Amino acid sequence: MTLIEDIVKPEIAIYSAKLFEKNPHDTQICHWHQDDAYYTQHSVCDCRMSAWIPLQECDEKNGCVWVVPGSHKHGLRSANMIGDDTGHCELAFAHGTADLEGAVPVPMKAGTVLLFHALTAHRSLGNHTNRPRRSFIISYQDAVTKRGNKDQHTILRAAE
Ligand SMILES: O=C(O)CCC(=O)C(=O)O
Repeated sequence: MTLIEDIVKPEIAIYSAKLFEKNPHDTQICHWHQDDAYYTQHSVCDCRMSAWIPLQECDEKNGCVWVVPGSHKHGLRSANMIGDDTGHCELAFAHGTADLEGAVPVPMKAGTVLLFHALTAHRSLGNHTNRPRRSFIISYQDAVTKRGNKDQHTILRAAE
């Protein structure tokens, strides 16, 4: 939180907190996307950051996150709905993945934290192991934001 407070300011609030599970041998993937493609539907904010925390050690075998370092500097790309409206992983970049040069997998130990901007291009692939792969994802944004153009989220509290 202290690290994020230096970036998301002047006031900081939690935008969302969620647990995400990939079951053993779950082949479902989260295609390349930016979190802001979802989040800007609900509120508009210049700087949003997520803390992605694996609850198990994760690597390419069980569906770790991949990111394109520096991709947050190039703004919001258009995205297409590719799945049903389950609220998770249904968006993918509209114009393919040709310019995702520099993409890297991010293997992590359980309980460590990956911080990334809501404009960072990222994805995760399937879990090809016998164990579940769970992640806890907390996204932070300015405490005061403009409304988005879809259903609105209620910001519960600002940080002290
Ligand atoms: O936890 C994952 O596998 C990726 C989740 C993700 O990309 C997201 O929530 O935006």
